[in-house]
Amino acid sequence: MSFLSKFDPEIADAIENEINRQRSGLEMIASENIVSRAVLEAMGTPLTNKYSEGYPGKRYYGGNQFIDVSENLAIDRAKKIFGAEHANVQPHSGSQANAAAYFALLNPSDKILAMNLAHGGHLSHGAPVNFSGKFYNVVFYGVSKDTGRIDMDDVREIALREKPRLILTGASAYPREIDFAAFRKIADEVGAYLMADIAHIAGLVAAKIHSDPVPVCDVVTTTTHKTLRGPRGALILSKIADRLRPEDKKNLAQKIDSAVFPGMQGGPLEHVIAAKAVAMLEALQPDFIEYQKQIVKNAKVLAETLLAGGLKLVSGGTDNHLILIDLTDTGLAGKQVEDALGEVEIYVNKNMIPYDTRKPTDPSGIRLGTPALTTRGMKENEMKLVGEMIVKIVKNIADENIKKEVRESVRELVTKFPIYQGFSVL
Ligand code: DSN
Repeated sequence: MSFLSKFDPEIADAIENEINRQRSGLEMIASENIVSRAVLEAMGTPLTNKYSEGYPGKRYYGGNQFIDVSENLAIDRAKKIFGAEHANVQPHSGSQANAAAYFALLNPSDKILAMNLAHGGHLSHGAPVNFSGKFYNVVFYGVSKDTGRIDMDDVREIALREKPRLILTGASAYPREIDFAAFRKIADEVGAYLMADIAHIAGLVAAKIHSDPVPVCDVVTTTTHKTLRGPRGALILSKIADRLRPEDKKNLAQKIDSAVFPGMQGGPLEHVIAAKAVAMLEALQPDFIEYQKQIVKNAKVLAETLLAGGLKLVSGGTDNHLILIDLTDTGLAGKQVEDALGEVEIYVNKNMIPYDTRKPTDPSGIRLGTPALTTRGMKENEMKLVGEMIVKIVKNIADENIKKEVRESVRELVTKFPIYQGFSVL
C-alpha cells in the first residue's frame, strides 16, 4: 500500500491494523470469510471508475466493452454454479437483492410469510424496523420450542390460514438443513411464490452438500461473501421453471433485472462484480467442494466439543456451517460472552435464540461459524482445541489468568495457519 501509506497514513494505519487483527485472531462470525488475493486484486482496480448503468450490451454509457466481458463472465459462472437460467450479479448487498426480488414479484402491501428474525430469520425478511416490514404485510413462522427446528406442519398451517403471495425461506441463524422441496409443496398448495435467501449456505448449496433451492424456488437470492467466499455483494438467481404462471414466466428475468436497475440501484459496482466473477471461478474448482465439506465437518466437531464442555446448543447441534449457543443456563448474557471471547481474539457475535427472554441488544445466544477458520486450513483437531478454548472462557468469564492462557493458545494456533502472508493464495 505504498501510495496510500504516503498520502493518507491514518487510513493506511487503520487498514494495516485491521489486516493484523484478521491475521492474529480466530474469526468465527458465521457470516464472515477470508477472500483470496485474486479476489482482492480484482476489487482494487480502476473498474471502480466506470459507470455501467444497464446490462451487458444495453448500457446507458459508452466505453463498456470490457466491463461487459467481466459482467458476462460473472453471470455465466453464477448460472453454472447454481444451475440457474437467469442470474443478476449487480445487487450491492443481500438486502438490496431481497428488495429487488420483492419488487419483481409483489405489489406494496402484499403478504409475505417469512421466518421470524427472533428465530433465526433476517432483518430484510419483514422485520418491522426494516423496509420489508414497512412496505409489505409480513406474517411469520418460527422454530418449534422443543426441537429448535422449523416445523413444516406449522408452516403449512400458517400458510393455509394467511394465504401469502410469497413464502420466503432462508435464515441467518438457523443451524439445520432447510427442506426447500417441502416449502415448495406448501407454496403450491396456497398458490404462493417461493423465494429462498441462501446467503449463509450458498457455498454449501453450490457444492451440493445442502438441499438445492434453485430448481424449486421462483427466485433465490444470496450474498457472495459468506460461505461462497467472494467479495461483499449479492446475486439473484432463478430457474424460470415451468410452474410459473405463463405471464410471469415470460417476464421473470426481465422483472428481476428491471427491479435491480432502474428499480433499486444506479451504477453497478463493476470492480466488485469482477471480484464476484473471480470468486465464482474459484467456486467452480474441485477443491471448493472439499472446502465446503470441511466447513460442515468442522462445525460438527466444534458443536460436539461445546456440548461435551456442558454448553447447550439450539437444536442440539448443527447440519451446516453455524452453531447457536444457548447461554440461558449459564447465567451469562450474550454481550458479556462476545466481549470476553473478543478479549482473547476469538470473534463471535451475540445473537437472539428462539423464544429469547432477553432483549436483542443483549440476547441469550452466541452465534459461531466455521467458514473463515476452514479457509485458513483448520480441520477437526483445531476445532476441538478452539471449542475447548471457548468452553474455558464461558466457564471462567472473569478469570484474567485463564484469558491470558487462552489468548496465548490463540496466538500459537494462528501462527500455524497464516493469512495474507508470503506468496500463499491467501
Ligand atoms: N449480517 C448478516 C449475518 O451476520 O448473518 C446477514 O446479513
